[in-house]
Amino acid sequence: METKEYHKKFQERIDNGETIEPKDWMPERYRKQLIRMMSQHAHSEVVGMLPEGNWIERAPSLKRKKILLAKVQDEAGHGLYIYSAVETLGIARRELVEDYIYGNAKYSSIFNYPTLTYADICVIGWLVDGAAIVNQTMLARSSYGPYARAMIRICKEESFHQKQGYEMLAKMASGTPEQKKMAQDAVNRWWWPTLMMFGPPDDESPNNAELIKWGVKSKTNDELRQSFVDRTVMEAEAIGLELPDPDLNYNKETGHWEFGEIPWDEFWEVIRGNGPMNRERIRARRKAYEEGAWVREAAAEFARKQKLNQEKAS
Ligand code: BYC
Repeated sequence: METKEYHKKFQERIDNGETIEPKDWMPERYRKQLIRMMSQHAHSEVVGMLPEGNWIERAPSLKRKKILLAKVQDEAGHGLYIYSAVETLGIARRELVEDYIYGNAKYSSIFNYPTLTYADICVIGWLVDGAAIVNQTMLARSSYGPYARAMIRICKEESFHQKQGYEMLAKMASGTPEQKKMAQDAVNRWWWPTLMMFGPPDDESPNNAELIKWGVKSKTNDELRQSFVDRTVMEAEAIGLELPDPDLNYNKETGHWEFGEIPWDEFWEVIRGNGPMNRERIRARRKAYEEGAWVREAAAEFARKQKLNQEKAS
């Protein structure tokens, strides 16, 4: 039932900073928005395993291989927490996954770029996980309880990912001239796509206002992008790498770093499915899903038999 009175009470709860839980009344549109955004987030965590997984066998040492394996495994875990949180909104995981693999559900634009050298793995940790932390620290205060709680745990793990990426990149940047060049090249390629992760500019974001009104987001895409730039410029400087933007300029009055024009045409092309790796990523996910069908069937059968046995025993 969607009466004015229900909507008013719901908004009051949000404005009072209360958390909305699965069994609470919520507007249908709030539920739909959460399903859209959270499922996009879950798909991103899972597809995000591909660019990094590509380098597990070629990690430069056993230590780096162990770290990368753990990181990629963490991303799978993040996907699982978020899929479970979306299921509390009354939708089955199968439907979400199939809408992504065979339909039009989106996932983060960032995972449609290739990882050409090991320096890309360092930069993903530093920049991509760094951007994810800025976004997800905000989402840890989201109005929807299961999503906010999933974010708290995820942010702790992302923080480890970001630190290991930065440490590895710092080492590479202080290595041989070839290593430094490789590190700089990776930064040049990943900088602008990372800024695009925060979504389109506020005046072109159809969802921002509604998500903020309902406390799902508490900061806009542009605000989050700005805080990411502000914290990253000094980190780049500290390890002797340059960000590929001649317009970067510290504005003493605002206390923020101004930056150049983001190539938005590229962003829209990527989310329309025409980025460098879109087709390959979907193909890989489809193959994994189809080849894993027997595992899902076996697990469901095992659960069914266990339940039958429990019923017989009681
Ligand atoms: N990529 O109205 P807007 C990770 C879409 S995983 C693709 O501003 P909203 C990690 C948007 O969906 C990182 N699409 O939307 C994993 C909308 O289209 P629809 C994933 C994008 O929701 C492994 C349209 O553009 N994090 O960090 O207010 C290893 C208009 O946008 C993108 C999350 O998903 C994009 N970048 O804001 C390492 C966080 N941006 O759906 C790291 C949760 C926008 O209307 N999500 N679009 O057809 C969010 O915070 C928000 O949904 C967004 C977009 C900031 C992404």
